[in-house]
Amino acid sequence: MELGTGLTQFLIEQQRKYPSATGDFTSLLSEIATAAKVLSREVNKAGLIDILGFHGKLNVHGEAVQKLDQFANDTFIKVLRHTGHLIGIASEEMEEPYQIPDAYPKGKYVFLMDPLDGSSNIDVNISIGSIFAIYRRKSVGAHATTEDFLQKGRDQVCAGYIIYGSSTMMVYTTGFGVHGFTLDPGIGEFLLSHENIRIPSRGSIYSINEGNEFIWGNGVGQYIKQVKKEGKTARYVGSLVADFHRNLLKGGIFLYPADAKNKNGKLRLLYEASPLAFIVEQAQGKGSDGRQMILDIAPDKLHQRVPLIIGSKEDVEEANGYLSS
Ligand code: AHM
Ligand code: MG
Repeated sequence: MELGTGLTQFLIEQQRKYPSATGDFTSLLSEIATAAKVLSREVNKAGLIDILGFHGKLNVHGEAVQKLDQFANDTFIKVLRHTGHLIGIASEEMEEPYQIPDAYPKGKYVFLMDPLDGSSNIDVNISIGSIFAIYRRKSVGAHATTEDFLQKGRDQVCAGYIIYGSSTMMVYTTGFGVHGFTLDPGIGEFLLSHENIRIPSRGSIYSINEGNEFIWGNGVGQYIKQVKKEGKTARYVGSLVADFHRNLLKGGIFLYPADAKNKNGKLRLLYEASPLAFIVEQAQGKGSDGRQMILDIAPDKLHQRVPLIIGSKEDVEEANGYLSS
């Protein structure tokens, strides 16, 4: 499709291509885009916090203002709960899932999110992001149950992320390729900028927190030595979405392995690893925990952590060789 096509038009055209499509995602993704625009605006104002007294203090109107990650969480809930497509929402920011209240029509999907990832980077003006996943519910009752959320990544019907960077971008897949849209702030619309993204099968970038070298688990150190010999270059933002996005477009590997401090890795399976693994596989890349594919892991806890090795296919396969030995 022509670059510059608006997100809504793109979604409608995609929907026409697949006669079985119900239009649920057209409406859900449009609402996700609305939340993204609100958050993009707020993230851009973050530098004014101290001047205007935001976040936990009183703002100029004398109202208490929330922290940005809490604000992001509530914004997604507010824009998504009325759509009629969801039965529940789980979030890295909430201990328990949010049930769609009886006041709203209920739907057949659950939504999982990390509403604002890398939030420690907000104060220093570095890119941050939101990550989301959508699954079909399994239960049939009036409320979402735990089993609706604890599904294998392979069963996702949609996943995506928004990066609030030098520009704001939304990248998503519904299982038919990965597409990227850049927010044109002048007109407030997401415009098609990256159609059918494919990650190179090998990259020249590796991304890992090398400060953890002395606590890394088996094989990680040897693998990193190897990539240095190969002449790969190190890039690590410390914002998962930013590191992932760069490697998706340029080719590369991101690792957050298990270590002595984080026995199961640091990142969350349901809110971070699974959606990004679904996206990367759609873009011909791979995501693993060092042994098995992220998408094949059956979760047993909502906030479960997992080691994450993700990016260019051949790089991830090579890393797995070291990590599983
Ligand atoms: P958060 O969910 O608390 O924001 O933490 C997740 C972030 C990721 O964005 C990033 O990849 C990782 O933590 C960085 O961790 P570290 O600072 O240990 O390298
Ligand atoms: Mg996070």
